[in-house]
Amino acid sequence: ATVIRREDYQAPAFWIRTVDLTFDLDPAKTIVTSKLRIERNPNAPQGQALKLDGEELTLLRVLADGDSVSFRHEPGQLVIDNPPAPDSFTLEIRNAIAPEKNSALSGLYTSGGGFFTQCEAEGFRRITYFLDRPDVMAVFTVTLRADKHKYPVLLCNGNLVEQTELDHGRHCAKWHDPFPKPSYLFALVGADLVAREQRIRTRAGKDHLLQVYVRRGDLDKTEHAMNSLMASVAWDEARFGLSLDLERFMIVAVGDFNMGAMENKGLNIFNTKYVLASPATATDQDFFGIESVVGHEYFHNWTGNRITCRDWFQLSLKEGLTVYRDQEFSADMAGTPSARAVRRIDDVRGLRAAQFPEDAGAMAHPVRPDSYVEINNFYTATVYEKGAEVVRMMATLVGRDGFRRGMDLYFQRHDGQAVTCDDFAQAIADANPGSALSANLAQFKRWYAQAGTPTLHAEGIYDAPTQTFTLTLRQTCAPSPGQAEKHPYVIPVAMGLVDAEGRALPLQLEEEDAPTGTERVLVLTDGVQAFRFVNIDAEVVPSLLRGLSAPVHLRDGLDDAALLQLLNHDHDPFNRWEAGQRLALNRMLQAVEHRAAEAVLDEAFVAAMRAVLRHPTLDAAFKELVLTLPSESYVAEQCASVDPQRIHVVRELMRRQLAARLHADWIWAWEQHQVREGYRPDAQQSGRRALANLALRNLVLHAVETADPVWQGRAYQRVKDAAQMTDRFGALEALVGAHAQLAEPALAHFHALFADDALVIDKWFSLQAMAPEPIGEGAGQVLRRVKALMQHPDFTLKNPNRARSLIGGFCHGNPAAFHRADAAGYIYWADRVLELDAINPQIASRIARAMDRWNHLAEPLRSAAREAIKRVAAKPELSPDVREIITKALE
Ligand code: B3K
Ligand code: ZN
Repeated sequence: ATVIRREDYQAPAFWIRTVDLTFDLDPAKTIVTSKLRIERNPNAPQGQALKLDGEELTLLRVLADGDSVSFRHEPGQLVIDNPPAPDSFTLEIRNAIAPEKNSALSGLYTSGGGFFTQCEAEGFRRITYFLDRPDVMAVFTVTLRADKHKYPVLLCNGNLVEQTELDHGRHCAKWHDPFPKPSYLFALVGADLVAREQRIRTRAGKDHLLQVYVRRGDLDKTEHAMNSLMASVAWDEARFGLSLDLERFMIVAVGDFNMGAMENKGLNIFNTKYVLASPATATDQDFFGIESVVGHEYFHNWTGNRITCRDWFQLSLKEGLTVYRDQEFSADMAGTPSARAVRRIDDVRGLRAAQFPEDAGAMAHPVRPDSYVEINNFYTATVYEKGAEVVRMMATLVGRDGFRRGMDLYFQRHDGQAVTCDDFAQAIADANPGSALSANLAQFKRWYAQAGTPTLHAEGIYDAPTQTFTLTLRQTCAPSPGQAEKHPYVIPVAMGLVDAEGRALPLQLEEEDAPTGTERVLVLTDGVQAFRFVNIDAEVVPSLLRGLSAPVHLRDGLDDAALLQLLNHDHDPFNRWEAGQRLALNRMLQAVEHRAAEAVLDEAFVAAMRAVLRHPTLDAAFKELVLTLPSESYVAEQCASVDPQRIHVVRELMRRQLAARLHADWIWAWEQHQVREGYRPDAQQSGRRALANLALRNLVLHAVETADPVWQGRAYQRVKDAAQMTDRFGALEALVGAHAQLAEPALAHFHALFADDALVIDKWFSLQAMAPEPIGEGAGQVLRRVKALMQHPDFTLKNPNRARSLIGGFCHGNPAAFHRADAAGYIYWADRVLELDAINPQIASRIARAMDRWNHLAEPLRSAAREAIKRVAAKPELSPDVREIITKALE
């Protein structure tokens, strides 16, 4: 396999200034004609041949300045050694492709009888020969020709220039995109679709047309996507002064798609999952996901499209920044400070569930990787979510206004360019001279270069006679693949000091003249640093790393009493939640280590949970987060040697105890949090529904334990007659999660109700794949069910959403059912990876990553896992995608 290295970057030998493309669309054989205006790059080493990327193309013709020209093939490339007029010439290429055979869904493919594209990262080369790299930016003019009856809608980037009728029932549409763009942002659609339309006038006073295209019959599920798009346009103008730059902005939904969505210029293509929603078919979470992904893709128009990446190592330049922007958008949309905190907690849960394990496993890599084999393997939680944390830390170090100044400078300097992560950090720092960021910029950028999650160790000592509190902060970071030694990071530590009565103490360091408020950001730059606070008149508990102000583990040694104090009193809601999670986690870890399955939850913990649940002023959404035990995978991350079964047993038993001991409180919570007004997917209503559904899960769990039919019956009734999906699915989850007898009829009923709705059926599959494995006898039940579901008439490996729901749900989302001593889960995994790899390498590669952390498993799981990985490795014809993952796992 060829390893691509960041240090080998070279500017392209040629630029492509303009592209004229013509597509004669046909599922079996589409003809692509491409006219490229090419110029030699005077700043690159001279005398190089022109090497165009191309994959799975049938070449029909090559002309240079109208004449034939000699060319040759290298693997994946078409080489022209002697262009006719070496400094500037026109190349005309004609080739054929077969969209209906494209099961990898990269390049031009068919789905539901229409044509769609996906070009990021390197899909354009599967459409025609090109300099398929992000630093080559060209102005595209595209003509689409197709059968009018089958493909009445023909869309491309930019503005529609003309539409004409052709002979033989065909028609033609010509599009022009005035903004130079890299090939990965190219898109076309040819399909039978309908659109919801909305005209808007922006703050800047310009009129625009917004469109959301879906299949006939789905129009009534597009209102939320359109509302989210309008909100995104308004938000980017208000918060960052960035306006929509095209007359027309389109979103197109497609049922077969490898990821969530794609930010093609003016023509975003979306997985239906992130477009279609009605209260009857989508949960609050689905509604939230749509708002967040619509925002994310829209925000890419500036951070990604107007300024793009110089090379794929810089992927986080656009992804980390755009995730940060979509997180801020969602927080602003949530509204209240408490709802914002809920958003942040949710983001941090995601970071810890996906990125922290990645950073500790076989695929650990820096936010700006140094090498890759297959770039599609690097659309990771590290590049996205940790990348967003790096941007967030910059914003913390320069402040909200300072960050806005930095963004303004970034656009002033680089609009229209393909740049690097260094350019971004430099702009933010230069706009904020005198900030902690500009003072430590080179060191700060280690966040881009070093992999692994650092640990922040903290120790606080109170000295009553001198009324001082000395906080010593120390940082460490474990080695990761290829990086034995780590240098200290710049770690912003947002903090406060809380006393026994819950007072937030004024914070004054000994070298300062006066306190600076009750919350501040300490900046740790050395390996160890001490901060001495003065005029501290009582014992305090340090509340550190508020809002997770840096993506690190915290080891502050706080005991139960201190954590309870923070849970009850911390002014920072994030750390309040964190204290509750840590109380639970400590108990879980103790039970796991001492193999004391029956570990009884102590009264102090139960009482603290009850106090939060019954609290008169806390939000329901926040309560739901506090009352939810840390996930099994998060617990696993804290163990040196992981026994997923054991963790599962402990968590399940704790869940039962909380269900039993808070029984009366859960009934109260259920009754008090029913939503009776009309459905709105907002923070307030969804919080109430989330808490009511958690209550129902607990009530059904307890009912199954005590053989009480009432709550099981209530849940079943809800599955039958709930007015919307959040409650219906919540009830179904409660029954399945408790192994209630009514779970089976409820699943059958649910399937019958939604048999025609692919996205709902996906939920039905994934719920069963992620169902908790029964404790004791009955182990193996989930895998048997998953295998049976693969024979279900609704199942297909070819649809990524369906494959992810069942196989991904099981391998990634159900550790106790997946990691089995008899290796059955691993055999299933290896079979599916091989089977999927022949169809769609990107999807196979994601499933392959379920084994990232095999090395941390307890025996005999570890050896069994290695055998399974070796079995995949032994297959000669693996895709580069899966080969890279498997090779790294075995290294
Ligand atoms: N930029 C795309 C992801 C492309 C993935 C290619 N394998 C979606 C996004 O991050 O917005
Ligand atoms: Zn993105």
